[in-house]
Amino acid sequence: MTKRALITGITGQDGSYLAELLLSKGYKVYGLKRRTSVPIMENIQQIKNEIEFIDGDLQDLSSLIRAVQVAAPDEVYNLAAQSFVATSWEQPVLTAQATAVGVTNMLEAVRIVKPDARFYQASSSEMFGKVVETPQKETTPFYPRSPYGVAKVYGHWITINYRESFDMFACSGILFNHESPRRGVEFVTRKVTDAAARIKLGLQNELRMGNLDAKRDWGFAGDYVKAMWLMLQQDKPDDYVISTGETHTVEELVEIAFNHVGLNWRDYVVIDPKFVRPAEVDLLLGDCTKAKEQLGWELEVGFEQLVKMMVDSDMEKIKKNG
Ligand code: NDP
Ligand code: GDR
Repeated sequence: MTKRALITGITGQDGSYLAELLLSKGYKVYGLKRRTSVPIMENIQQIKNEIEFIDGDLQDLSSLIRAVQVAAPDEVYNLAAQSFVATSWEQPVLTAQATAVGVTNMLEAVRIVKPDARFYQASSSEMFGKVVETPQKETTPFYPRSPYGVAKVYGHWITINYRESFDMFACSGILFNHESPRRGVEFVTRKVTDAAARIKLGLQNELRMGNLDAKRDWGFAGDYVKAMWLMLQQDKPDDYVISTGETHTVEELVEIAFNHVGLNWRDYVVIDPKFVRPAEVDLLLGDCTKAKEQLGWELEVGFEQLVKMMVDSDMEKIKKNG
């Protein structure tokens, strides 16, 4: 029997890698997509003909009910969210509606239409925020530091609550930062790799940055979507931290990217208070022992390899398209 999956956030970074993974496993893939004035298909251009798209929005429960009716999924991956932390201070109400209440909407649609579907919620290391222990694991208490982090804590707990209240197979993956050539250019890794490539090609003069001291546990998105799938293949639903177990500063990221194109970052980087956040998450470092032991999940791409892959991809893209 062909398995059926519904992915929300299919046009985003993770949605595109997950769709590729599920298609390669023979799934019928349905993607929830917002109507936009022009299509946002960059990440899924190569597979768009293999996906069944359903128009909908996490803020519109009726559209989610219809999506679950149409897809009749065995597995639902709830990846859609207002996912940019900096924007969550500018649009805190929208962030709450999409990233927090949107999870309840999706869970309700599944509970009403197809309660036996397995459900994955995209939880985040941002929930650890001002960390109370290092490294962070499944039992580490949350201390979110942004409207986004607060919204994700709600999404996390409502997923657990539906599992406990309605006996649904609902899992949360607490994923640490994961990046790729498909990352939005506003996120720090892609902003840096894109700028290194543009400066090298003479198309940009400087790179304006915020806090270079922040530390993140950065992995490759292609590795992380495999963990999402594995979580839904277990006998019992549970929550798992997914991380690399290494942490690096933003400055190290900048240095590797600029070195890779033969430039000294100190000649180009300017600190701009505009990119400094009202409250910062200073240090993230995950312990994913549980995922390794119980899911058999393994990481393939390391930090330096990831940054170089992104710079190379940006060089190629810019040479081709400008
Ligand atoms: P992206 O920002 O790349 O993608 C977000 C997706 O959500 C897009 O497809 C976007 O659609 C969609 N979306 C946003 N709002 C709505 C809405 N109201 N209704 C329907 N769709 C909506 O995020 P990532 O792929 O990086 O992340 C996937 C998920 O994982 C997110 O929930 C994120 O918060 C979470 N996460 C990400 C981590 C990371 O490091 N990448 C780490 C931990 C958690 P559109 O294209 O129309 O804007
Ligand atoms: P983050 O990712 O907030 O960790 O959330 P982001 O790449 O935006 O920031 C990482 C760190 O870099 C610092 N920083 C800058 N960030 C950006 N975007 N732009 C800058 O110019 C800049 N200068 C310094 C930030 O202050 C921060 O410390 C990501 C998202 O994918 C979330 O959806 C996800 O949940 C978490 O990762 C885990």
